[in-house]
Parts: sequence; structure tokens; C-alpha cells
Amino acid sequence: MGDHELKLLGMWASPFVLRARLALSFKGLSYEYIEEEIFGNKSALLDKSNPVHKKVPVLIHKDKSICESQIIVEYIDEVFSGTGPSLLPVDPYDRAVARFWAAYIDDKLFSLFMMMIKGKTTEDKAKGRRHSFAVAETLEGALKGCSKGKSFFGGDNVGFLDIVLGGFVAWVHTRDILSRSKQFDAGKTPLLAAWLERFCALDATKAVMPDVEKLVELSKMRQARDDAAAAAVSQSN
Ligand SMILES: N[C@@H](CCC(=O)N[C@@H](CS)C(=O)NCC(=O)O)C(=O)O
Repeated sequence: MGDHELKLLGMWASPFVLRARLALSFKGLSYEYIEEEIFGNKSALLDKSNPVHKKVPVLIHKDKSICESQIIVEYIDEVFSGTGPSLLPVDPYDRAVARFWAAYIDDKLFSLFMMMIKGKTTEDKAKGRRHSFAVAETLEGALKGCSKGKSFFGGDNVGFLDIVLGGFVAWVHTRDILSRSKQFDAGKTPLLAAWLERFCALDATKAVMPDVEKLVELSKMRQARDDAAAAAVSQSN
């Protein structure tokens, strides 16, 4: 469990779990990782630790559970303020701006990802992808403003927003492979494209990044399953 009595309930492919893992990795904190079977057999520990949503990630710190990925990242930053780099900006206004963009990422980027993956028709999926390019352009402006010309949303170092967006990078690569295009295109969003490369090259990121080939396989499997279910429905009508 490491020196800090930390456990993380997770699922390897989850972008939200990746956020918690990134925060722990950048802080240099050790913890016990427990893989959950979220699509079938949720453990009694998960039910007990997140009775409201029964979702991962859940961080368990000295037997107290903390739910919701953004809240977990903030908690880690506050409780372990003396360990590793500081993640949230120091200035209250900069913190407010970071939280605004974090909410935007969850609200817009995540729902468009779901639309690209789970859209009922090819047109729905294409629409999701088109809208996600518009969201990337908005995030390009956010990166420009927050980084103040430096390498990361957090400035010279990775901060809260880098981790919030960073949770999605493995899925960005996965969608890029499946769609044979670039979500963060160097021509349209050069700052974001450079950020993606820089962020993925960091050791603390590499240490916790899920295997993109496995994510591609998982996506193909889910697609085949959804296609079979849709075909069965249309045959029964
Ligand atoms: N808003 C939550 C979202 C967490 C979430 O959606 N987790 C998914 C895995 S990606 C989950 O546990 N799903 C299980 C379920 O829906 O029953 C967060 O930021 O932590």
C-alpha cells in the first residue's frame, strides 16, 4: 500500500482513473492499485466506497474514500502538499480558471468521445468527431491563456489541468488510430499537438499510461458487439 495508506480502485481503460494515477505518479506517491470489474462484478469494496455512483476511480486514504476524479486530484494535491510538485495554481483566480476548463473538458470533450464511440449511426459518430475538433480549438485558446506561453497548462510544470486533460490522452491516440486522423492536429491546434507529445514523453506519464493497442482492441470488440446487437434488433423488427 506504500507509506501513505493509499489505495486506488480503478479500471485500466478508464480516463478518469488515469487522472488519479497521473496525479499520484507526478506526486511520486506509492499506493495499492485494485482493478475493478466495473461492467459485471463490482466488488463489495467499491459498493461500500462509492455507494452513490458505484464508479471508479475511488481513492481510499486511511480507510476514508474520496470519489470523483477531479476531486481526487485536488485531494491528493492538498493532502500531500509537501510532496512532489504543486498541481493547482497558487493564485485564486488562476485556480478558478483551471476549474472552469476542467469542467469544460468533462462536459464537452467526454460527451463527444462517448458520441464517437457509442453513436447509434455512422453520422452520429462523424458528428461527434467534427464537434470534438471545435472543442480542441477552444482548448487551444485555454492552453495559450493558462500556460502563459510555457510548456504546460500548469506553466513550466504539469498541473491540475494537464492531469484533467491528460486522462484522455490514451483515448485521443486510440481514436486517432481508428479514424486515421489527428484529434489534436498540428495544423489546426499546434499548441495542443505539441502539448500532447510533451505530456506523453514524460516519465511520470509513461509510468501509468494504458496500452493504446489494448484500447484499440477493446474499441473494436465493443463496436462489433454493438453492431451485432443493432443487427439483431433490426432483424426482429
Ligand atoms: N465523473 C466521474 C466519472 C467516473 C466514471 O464514469 N467511471 C466509469 C469508468 S470510465 C465507471 O466506473 N463506470 C461504471 C458504471 O457506470 O457502472 C469521475 O470523474 O470520476
